[in-house]
Amino acid sequence: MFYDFSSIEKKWQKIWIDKKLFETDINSKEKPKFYCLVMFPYPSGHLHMGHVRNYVIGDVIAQYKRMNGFNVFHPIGWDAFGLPAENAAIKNNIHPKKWTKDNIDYMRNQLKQLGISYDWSREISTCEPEYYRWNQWLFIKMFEKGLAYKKISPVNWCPSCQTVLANEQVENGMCWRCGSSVEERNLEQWFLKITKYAEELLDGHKLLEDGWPEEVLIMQKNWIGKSTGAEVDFSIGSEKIRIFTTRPDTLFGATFLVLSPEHPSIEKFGLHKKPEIQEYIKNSKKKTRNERILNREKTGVFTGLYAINPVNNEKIPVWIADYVLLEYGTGAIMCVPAHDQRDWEFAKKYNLKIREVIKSSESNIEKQAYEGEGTMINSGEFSGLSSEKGKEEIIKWLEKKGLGTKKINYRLKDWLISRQRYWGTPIPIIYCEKCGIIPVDEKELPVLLPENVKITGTGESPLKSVPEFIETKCHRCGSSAKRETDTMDTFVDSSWYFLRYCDPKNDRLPFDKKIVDYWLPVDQYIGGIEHACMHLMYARFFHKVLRDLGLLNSDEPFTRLLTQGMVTLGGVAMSKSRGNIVEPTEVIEKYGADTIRLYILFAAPPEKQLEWSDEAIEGCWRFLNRIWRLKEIIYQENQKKISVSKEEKDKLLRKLHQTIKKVTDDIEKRYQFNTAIAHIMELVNELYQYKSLGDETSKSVFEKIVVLISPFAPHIAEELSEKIGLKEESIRLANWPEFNPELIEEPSVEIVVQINGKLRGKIITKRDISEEEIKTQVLNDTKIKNYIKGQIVKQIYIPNKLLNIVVAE
Ligand code: ANZ
Ligand code: ZN
Repeated sequence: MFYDFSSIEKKWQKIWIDKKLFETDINSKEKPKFYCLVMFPYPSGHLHMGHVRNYVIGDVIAQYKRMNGFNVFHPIGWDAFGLPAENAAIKNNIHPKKWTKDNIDYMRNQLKQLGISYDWSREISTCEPEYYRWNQWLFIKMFEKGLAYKKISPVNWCPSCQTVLANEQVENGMCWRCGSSVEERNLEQWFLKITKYAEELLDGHKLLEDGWPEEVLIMQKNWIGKSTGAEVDFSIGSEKIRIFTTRPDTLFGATFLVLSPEHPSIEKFGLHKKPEIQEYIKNSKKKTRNERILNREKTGVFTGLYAINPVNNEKIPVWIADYVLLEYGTGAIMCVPAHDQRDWEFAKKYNLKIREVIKSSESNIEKQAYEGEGTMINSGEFSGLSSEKGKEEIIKWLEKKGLGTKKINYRLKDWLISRQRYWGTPIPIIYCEKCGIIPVDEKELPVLLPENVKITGTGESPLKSVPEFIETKCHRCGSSAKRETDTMDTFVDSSWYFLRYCDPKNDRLPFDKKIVDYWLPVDQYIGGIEHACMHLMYARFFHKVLRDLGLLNSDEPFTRLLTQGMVTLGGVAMSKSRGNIVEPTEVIEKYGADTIRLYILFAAPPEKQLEWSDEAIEGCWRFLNRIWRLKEIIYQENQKKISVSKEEKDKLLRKLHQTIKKVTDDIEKRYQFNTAIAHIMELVNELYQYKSLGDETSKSVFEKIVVLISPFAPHIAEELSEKIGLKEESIRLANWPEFNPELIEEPSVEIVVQINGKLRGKIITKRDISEEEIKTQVLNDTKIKNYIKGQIVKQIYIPNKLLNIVVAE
């Protein structure tokens, strides 16, 4: 006989919603607040197992906090703009809006089937004008502050998605969405000035060290890529070439200079007219950025020019080479082949001078560059200094002479947000014949996304083909004007959605400051690690901008972050292309939501990979049935009474309180739900062993089991709670059980110690300790020790009663 999960789950899901059980009183300050946030889903069609894992973990945390007296806010919404809707439109001839809304309806239903405790009254969807008008409003505020700007620059172009990508969206030269090889194009595009916040984004890590996975902070740190060094001017005649270096201490070792093929000085000196240089520049244009960075074989061309090294007035040759990129630093470098491996390879290939200027016992510059620290040599008045000290001293010297300055560079680039696609937020800009580029009047927002648009996927912004959209009048001067036809990167939508949840219906502002200042920062954020350098960086950036616009007060949006591990099958991530997907709905139909929830939490700690196993899910299903049967046994009428000793009862209660403690600790410390569930399983086993099922003790233990299991398997817990008459109207309003520290202690026992059969002493100790432990205690007992004169040959132990040690005499 199995319990009827299907009707039980439907019954309680309806009751929870009817009673508005999870709708948060956002203005109540009676209890401490807890904002539990999960990364909102993209409505792709249906939930995958990764979503289920994310949302089940979030739900348990929310429920656990609710039971511990917090006013919990646990909202959900839809990251509803994006490319797949457009691709579906092209493929299936369905409007992106319809496709998206249908998917949302289906997936909302799936979330409800999982019994997740969301506050559905605050649901948002980013493709609604009520939401995206605030994207536009914020864009205008940023434009006014100079934080949104337009420029021509080489950008990453995905030939398959037919749109540009931000740097964060290119992984190893490939599109993050479709994996195609990314090309470079020169386009005029909109950018957000995230670089202005580079230092603060790094510095903010101090606030996150305790609550975020170290791995994510390291990824962000590397992405921001701060380097400290100097800019130094080398002169060529009356012209100056400025270079960036992180090693000013090696300045005396600079034996040549390299310009990137795009460097403006090339034209200035007329070098582009030389055929071999022309040829070289043409060839390097064919390479991707990635090829240029990784290229093993260094290539270059001599310019015929010489520059003067400012520290020693040495004349050094100037080369052009494509391992130097224009966008980084100044696009020109001084080359120190003795101490930079790329320069070393270049010098070897073209037979250029190599001069050692940093000495260390590890260096061997015949074989390769020495890139580490050491003592400065061949460096004039600076010789003898440590390289560390030398950096400072050389910078000071350069600054005094006006030849250079200290300089900090970041790898981080401004965030490119223009997309040549339809299904996104229109960028609220008009191009007026007279006034030029101006933002749309705030009063005219939202700039609605027109619905009647031909989506072709050709790479032209689809809005370009909608004259009613493009043609407009300038609100300043009345002249005719044209609208911007690009839409925003959808990562703009997700950069502040968690603020909108706090005040989703506000039609005067994106959100009310007072409400957001109470609820932010988010106490716990849960989502995938794939967002470490995209969403999580953008959201932090937005938060700081919003703060500087006076819209909120906190510095960081998320206090704690949990990145859940992947769900795998056969050792690899579940994915459509691999065909190793387990559909959540099928599992729910077979075993119920409680089983899939319990399984997902039990199979692995949240941050670790979870390998799907049909057998293990069977095990969880059987476990829930075991709990169900315990109720049938304990609460059956006309139960035959078997009396048990007080010791037996105490033993069961002790196990209960130990379990409460362990489960609480596991959840509190690191959300170790897997071990928490294992402890509850042990308690259930112990209860089954209890001889007097049906007595008050067994009932009191069972009641607690129902409460303990409720965050993990809420439906069965509700049903059992109703059946056994627990007092709360819903188990989800119950208090988390407390343990009694006195009941946890194992009672002590008196163990008689004999040496060769003679009583020599007694040891008072904890119950059920091992033979090894008791032996150690005996050997440490000063009195008994004296009786052990020879070699121990044997010992006999009767647990909790007697230890007889046989000694050779
Ligand atoms: C001289 C030198 C000597 C350098 C030495 C290194 C070691 P990070 O740490 O990434 O900031 N560099 C500067 N601009 C460049 C560009 N646009 N393209 C390619 N390389 C560039 O690296 C900074 C170092 O990378 C700089 O310090 C420069 O080489 C090179 F023993 O200058 B170094
Ligand atoms: Zn105008």
